[in-house]
Amino acid sequence: MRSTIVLGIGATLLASCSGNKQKTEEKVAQQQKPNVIFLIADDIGYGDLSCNGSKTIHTPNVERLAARGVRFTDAHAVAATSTPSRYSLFTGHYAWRRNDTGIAAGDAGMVIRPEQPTVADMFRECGYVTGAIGKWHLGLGDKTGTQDWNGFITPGPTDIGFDYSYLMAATADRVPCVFVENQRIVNLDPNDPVAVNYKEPFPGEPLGKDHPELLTKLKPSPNHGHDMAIVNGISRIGYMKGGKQALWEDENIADSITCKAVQFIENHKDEPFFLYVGTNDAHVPRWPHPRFVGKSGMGPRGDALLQFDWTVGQVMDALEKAGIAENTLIVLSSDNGPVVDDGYADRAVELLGDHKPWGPFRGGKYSIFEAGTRIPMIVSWPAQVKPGVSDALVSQVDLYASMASLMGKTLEEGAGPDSQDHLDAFLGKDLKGRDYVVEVAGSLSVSDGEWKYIAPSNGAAYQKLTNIELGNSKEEQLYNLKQDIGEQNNLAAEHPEIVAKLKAILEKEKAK
Ligand code: NG6
Ligand code: CA
Repeated sequence: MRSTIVLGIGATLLASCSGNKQKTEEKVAQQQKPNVIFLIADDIGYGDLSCNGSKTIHTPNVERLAARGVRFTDAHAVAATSTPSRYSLFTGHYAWRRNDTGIAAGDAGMVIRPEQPTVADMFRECGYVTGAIGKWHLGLGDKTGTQDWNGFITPGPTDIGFDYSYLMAATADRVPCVFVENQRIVNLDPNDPVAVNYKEPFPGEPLGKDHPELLTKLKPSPNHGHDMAIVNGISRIGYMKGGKQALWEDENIADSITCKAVQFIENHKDEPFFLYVGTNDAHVPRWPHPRFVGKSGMGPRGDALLQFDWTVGQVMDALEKAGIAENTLIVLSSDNGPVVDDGYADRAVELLGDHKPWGPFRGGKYSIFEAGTRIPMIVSWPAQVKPGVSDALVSQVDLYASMASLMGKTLEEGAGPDSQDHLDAFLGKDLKGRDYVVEVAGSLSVSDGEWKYIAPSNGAAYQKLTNIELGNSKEEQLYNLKQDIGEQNNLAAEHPEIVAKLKAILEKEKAK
């Protein structure tokens, strides 16, 4: 009973994907194909949203989305930082299987190789128009430091399934501070070319560390290192020169991303589309638009959360206006857990008050404890999904295979090797989800929803800069998440049999 509708849709879509059915059948399928939007926040924690119980921040648009969708309490990103997390989301391949999926520099080559199949490729094969807008952080071009920033940057998103792209190459705290549309820098004056270097500064270009008087917007926090190129009164990681006309203004980043997302929706309202929107909020440097400044009472970090909420509202409104809200499936989530001071003196720590970005969980961004990877998730699809709350164990790595299943497609050999079809869980029909999730942040962990094992490692237990417990330990760790959600009591010594069981799962996964 529970999956009748879904299977029905899958079968219809299969007809359209296979491409050799009769016209009438195709037309019916065409009408039923849902649009799909992945709306991925940056560094927004479970406790940063009022739909997840926070009383210290009010995010009404996310609440509106949650009220019409399934809100997950046990949803996971694969990693506790952006690059590996997004890598796994798009490829269905565990980032920890490769040693080059760590936080990408602003001049990193594309981490997903053109020959790798992605969820965007899959949608494209099904006749969808595909777009990627906003935070990317998966590298562009072939090799680190070799991009032609002033020409067509290749390979790029079009090689991994995206017809359209409008991206920040990395993060707002990394150069180059420009938007790249369809693999070309937006507003570039050919007489003022962009140069990027992560090894050495450009002679004559002032650096944040030497010129604090030029830092009119934000100053870096001591020892974090965001004190190199100065762009718009904020110093960044890496060196950059030129491109004056193309530089973004930090207060307009959310507007630019949102506007492009709304435009994409308007342009493609009459054909099925897949849209990835990565917001810059609430990553550092946090410098929201003046209309949000002072509105949260928590300084720029809280204001950036309100700005994120606004983006969510704009996307929902655009769908309504286009008349396609009913048949659009939105996955709202975050790339990793929250961080308070991540490199700029924005008073996030001082103004936090009683707000708990990490919710009931231990750790935060960068951490193998739950707050690193247990992220907010809402799946809404008014035409098909009954609103509710689900405690199913779900992971972003499964979105690829699950979306393929929605399309009635089986992944081809080698595609999304770690991605499992949990469409029923994402649609709120199966309340169990995965048997276990595997995650990485320094150490590897495996959890079956009740028990979580963290493998021993030599990583630091604590990160002083961000005041985050990273969770690494030379000892084995075992927590009972049902009784001890805050991961306070290591029960490894008491339950060697559970340690052995989870360890065996991890070893099996590693051997794949
Ligand atoms: C870290 C940066 C941090 C942030 C992070 C990436 C330092 C000390 N810290 O290396 O500010 O940019 O990388 O964040 O350099 S992520 O969410 O995109 O993964
Ligand atoms: Ca992030």
